[in-house]
Amino acid sequence: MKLRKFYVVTEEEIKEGKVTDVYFTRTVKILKSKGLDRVNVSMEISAHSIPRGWNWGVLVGVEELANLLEGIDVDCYCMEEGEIFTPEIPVALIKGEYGKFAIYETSILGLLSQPSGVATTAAHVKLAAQGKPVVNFGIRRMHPGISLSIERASIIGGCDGSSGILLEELGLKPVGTMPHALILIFENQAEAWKAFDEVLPKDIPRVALVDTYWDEKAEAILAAETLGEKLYAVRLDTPRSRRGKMVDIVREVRWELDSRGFKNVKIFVSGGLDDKKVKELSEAGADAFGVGTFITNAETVDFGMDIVAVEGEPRSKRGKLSGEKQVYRCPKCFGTVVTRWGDRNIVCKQCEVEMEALLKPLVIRGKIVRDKSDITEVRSRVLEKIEMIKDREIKVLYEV
Ligand code: PCP
Repeated sequence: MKLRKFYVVTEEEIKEGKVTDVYFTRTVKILKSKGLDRVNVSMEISAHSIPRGWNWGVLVGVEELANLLEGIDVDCYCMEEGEIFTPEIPVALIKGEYGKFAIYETSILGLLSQPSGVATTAAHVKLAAQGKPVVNFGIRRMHPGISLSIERASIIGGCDGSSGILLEELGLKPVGTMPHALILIFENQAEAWKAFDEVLPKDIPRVALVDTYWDEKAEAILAAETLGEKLYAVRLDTPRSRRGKMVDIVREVRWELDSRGFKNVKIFVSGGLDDKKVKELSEAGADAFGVGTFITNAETVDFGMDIVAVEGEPRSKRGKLSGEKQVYRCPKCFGTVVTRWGDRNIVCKQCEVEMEALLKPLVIRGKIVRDKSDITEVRSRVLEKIEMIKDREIKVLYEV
């Protein structure tokens, strides 16, 4: 029996199809015994809903999906990493002999559902921050085995940074300030802030934590007087028991710092934040946000994977439109048309521009046919798109 120090599954086990629901292994056994495991099927992946009643989601997990399907004799057409999706529209289509990929359904859905939930939540928090920086401080809330997947998804979703040091593997610098522990060990706030400044490289912003012993206002003034020009920001991570109205505390700190000539010192807020609180605090003058649980413990997207055709013939369960489908989107108004699979030139009736087919070849006969996406480029595309759609409803038309 495999002895695990941590209950995480290895890459090999995922690739071997070991992360699967038992009813899939049983189904393959039955089909094999009846000579039906080589039946060609087309399966569609779509979300039944978007977390928190939001209208749209951000798709993440496409790169890992390609890595999972690599070497399996199937074709997969999929949206780009970071693409915006709405409920019920296909985000991917997988075609092949059912017996060859049936046991992978569990992992396929897991690779898309959880990271897309994190990215979708990060995107909504980023919009609420009205362009101000949002940093993911929440990997401590999740099993470390999946921390890198969560951090990657939060960045693609729009976070300006995340705190985990493994991020360097993705070519990104981890972001962080200081923990209460640093101040408690120095006992004296000012000594801790000065030590931070003395010891750490100059390119790390000097963000002083100002809620350990005294009122945030008093500690913020002390930090400004202690580090002067070198102080980039103060962090308010006020304990729950003291969190009356954070917006008032932020306004007060802003006022007191400005009154003493520290207009350049920014206010960074963290602890118990969600999209609504971030919006309120941003309007109250906060300049940046550390968001943990709300992003990393995000509601997962309820993607489903359903047969829509058997041996090329449309066939589906109740509640599911049969037949292979393509999704076209207008680059200007984001209008979306779901139609039967096949090359078409669809022009947006509203904008009179050609619509883009979103399901593109990802894996053909088990070979990955799409280049790996650069996380920063994907993030920029996501930020552009969410800015475009933030105040509009994405219209979806179904045309045979
Ligand atoms: C934690 C840390 C993160 C916060 C909480 C994430 O603060 O600073 O910013 O909070 P959330 O999950 O509620 O969004 P502490 O637990 O005070 O830890 P530390 O002293 O190490 O900053």
